[in-house]
Amino acid sequence: QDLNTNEEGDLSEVTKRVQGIGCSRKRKEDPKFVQGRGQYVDDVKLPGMVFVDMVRSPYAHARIVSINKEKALALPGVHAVLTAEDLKPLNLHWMPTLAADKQAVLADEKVHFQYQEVAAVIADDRYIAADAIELVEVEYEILPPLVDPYQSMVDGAPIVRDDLLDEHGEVEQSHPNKIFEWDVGDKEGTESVFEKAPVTVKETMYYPRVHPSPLETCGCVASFDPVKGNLTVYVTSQAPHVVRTVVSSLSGISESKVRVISPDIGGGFGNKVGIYPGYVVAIVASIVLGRPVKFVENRTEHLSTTAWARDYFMTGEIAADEQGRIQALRVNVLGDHGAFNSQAQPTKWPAGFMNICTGSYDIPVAYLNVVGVYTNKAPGGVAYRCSFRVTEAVYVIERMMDVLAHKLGVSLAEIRMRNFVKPEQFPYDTALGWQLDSGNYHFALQKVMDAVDYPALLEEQKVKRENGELMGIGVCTFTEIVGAGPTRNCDILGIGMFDSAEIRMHPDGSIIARMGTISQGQGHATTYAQIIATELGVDSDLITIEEGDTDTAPYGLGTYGSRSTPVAAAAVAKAAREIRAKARKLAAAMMEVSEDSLEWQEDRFAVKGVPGMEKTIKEIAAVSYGQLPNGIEPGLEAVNYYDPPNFTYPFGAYICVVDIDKGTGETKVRRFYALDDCGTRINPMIIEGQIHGGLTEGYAVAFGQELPFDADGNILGNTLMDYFIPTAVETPKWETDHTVTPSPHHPLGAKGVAESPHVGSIPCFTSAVVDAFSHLGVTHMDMPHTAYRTWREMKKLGLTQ
Ligand code: MCN
Ligand code: CUM
Repeated sequence: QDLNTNEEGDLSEVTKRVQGIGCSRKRKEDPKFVQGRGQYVDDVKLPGMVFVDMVRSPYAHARIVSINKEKALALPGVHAVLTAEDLKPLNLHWMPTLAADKQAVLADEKVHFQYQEVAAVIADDRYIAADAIELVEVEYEILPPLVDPYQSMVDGAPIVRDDLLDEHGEVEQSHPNKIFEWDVGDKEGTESVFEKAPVTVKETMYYPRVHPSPLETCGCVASFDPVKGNLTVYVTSQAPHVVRTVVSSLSGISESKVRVISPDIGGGFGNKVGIYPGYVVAIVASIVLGRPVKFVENRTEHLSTTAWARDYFMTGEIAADEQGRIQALRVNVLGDHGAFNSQAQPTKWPAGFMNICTGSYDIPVAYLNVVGVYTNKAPGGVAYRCSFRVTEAVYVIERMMDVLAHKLGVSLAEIRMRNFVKPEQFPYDTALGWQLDSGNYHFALQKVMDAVDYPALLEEQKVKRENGELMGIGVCTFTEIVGAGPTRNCDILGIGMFDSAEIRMHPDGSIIARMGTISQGQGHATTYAQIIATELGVDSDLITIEEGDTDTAPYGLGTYGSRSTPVAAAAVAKAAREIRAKARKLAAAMMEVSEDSLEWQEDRFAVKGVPGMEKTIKEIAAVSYGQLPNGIEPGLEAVNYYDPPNFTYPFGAYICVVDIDKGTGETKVRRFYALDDCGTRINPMIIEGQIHGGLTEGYAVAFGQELPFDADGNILGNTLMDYFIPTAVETPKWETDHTVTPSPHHPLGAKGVAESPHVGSIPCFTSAVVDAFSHLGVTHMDMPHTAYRTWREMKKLGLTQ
């Protein structure tokens, strides 16, 4: 098997000319961005538009005694001040979450977390609105906050969600702060293996709460037309059709009269999947006032209240034989979900795809238990290049592989080689219920080991250790699960997670195509065109890609979970092939031959064995709108709704080398080598860009980002003074590589890639930092690996004064 195919040099002349699949076509969306001509939500300015600003709670947990609006309403330019009382008659003071819970739109009787929305001011401009929120007088009765999730279920713990208690003061769950308990796998079978296993290891780790903090914060402009009864919402959304469905059901306006437009988006990273209270307030205000209403957050509001990620307390355990071959895996998780369960993820999966935690390894039996609890913190949990908890899953299994290697005294690479699923085992059914579609893990890791000269690094480390220097070599070999998903096991609010493409070829052979996904920087306008270019032989530059307008795009579930390539790109390929099938009919009629005698040659149909008898796709397009023979319907269009048969499972092998300063605890990433396999590569340059971005965000998480809370539930680190956003100065140099193992079930063999580098790099960084201390008996250190935390560890080890 040649795993290095699909190199640009191998591409055909036609592919290069039309800039099809495999070409590093330059990003078509960039000229407008680099010229500052992007059109973001905040660039939308409509006549008569007014602004919303939020009065937010300074307390994490408090009863609202009273709200006095009078002074704010007296300020010239203020149109309204809304509270939960005002939304109640419309039944909009609470809204459903995407995880089957509900969330207060404006605090109803009590506040559940610091910065929660308490009242909304609507004013002529954002400055008046900002002044007015200072004039709204809210009297609070402070309640004891629940901050530590480990205290959430003890007797006498503060109850976060009294609204869920029934009239007897009871809840379905064993404790009112418990959201769910989810277990998967064979509990008894796993236990019995652990009882007998020659080797067992156990480690507890915390994956901190982090926030993707994209360049653009969240916002919307709602515009209700009282004459037509139409509602238009411009919103920073990764899933505009889902927003339309939710807005329609909340407002009672039919979906045909609701138009949701996601204009240019300044980064999403999962943060822009959900629906936030500010959107609902803007929509209500627009309907009530009959004028456009804008809501755009500032950075602190963004970091404090919108979708964050992780906050998982995980315990991993492995049972193995003396050679380190895994016999069983057990993982226990406590998840802090904050005050409302508003994870934006497929309905059926309370802990996302955490059960992918068997990783790349052949593990006969496993058991996973996840408990999700409420605390007095902002709601969220899945965002940030995560594909629904796969980040946490990969972290726990990769950490445990290291711990096992350490216990047995074998290298981090060797322990993995001994446990990988073998190429001939695919499709491979994991112990926790997934079917890995394809992979070649041994080859990938070996390629990386050769590239960095792993044995030489180990030798260098040995010498350094003798000299008392701290050098770490981290390894991570991850398997992702992306492309949510088959509608049989993935839906959002009952809508299956298919995706879609509609392609129209015009008489001149140029094309417009629309998808149910929406780019936030991933370059869809560039790459989808390349797919159509390859399928139909039309120059990419003649193909316009449009996404994000629900009035024109077919229904799709949006862009997150690296699903655009696994799902929507498959729809693109299939729709293009439908057009090609019709073009074949036309070509046959044009040349008066049978369809069977035709052969597709990249951009034309040729009669087999008759040189020169051929019709290019451009010629066929021209005819398709004219007088057609044999009752063929005019036009060249196709729509495809693609329900994937399985997820795709991209994978990678990463090695990271760090040097740690013994004086300061500062970690320098000397080398980072990332090999990714995402099957067929559509645009190698865009893939590389995605990988650089994901690695940089991984570096940010591993070495600095966190959103901690103090004992009173005050969020710390919610400004860019405190929250680490790496610049080119801090960012290490990345080395990238790839193999190509096509997905057997995807029409193009492609897998998603965008989240892989994030998912794979974070455990690799931790692996490297811990490895620098592993000869001193250290098996785990929690992130973020800041100089201070590392220095504290060194102090504990007596390495520094
Ligand atoms: N691609 C390719 N060949 C493949 C796989 C992907 O050429 N085999 C290309 C695609 O054509 C696409 C890009 O790589 O242009 C990413 O594709 P894919 O992996 O399918 O991911 P999505 O397009 O669905 O993007 C979502 C993903 C997620 S979930 C997060 S989070 C994230 C990420 O994208 N957010 C981003 N990358 C981001 N990049 C930018 N600039 N901004 C964000 O908000
Ligand atoms: Cu979870 S971050 Mo991306 O799936 O949009």
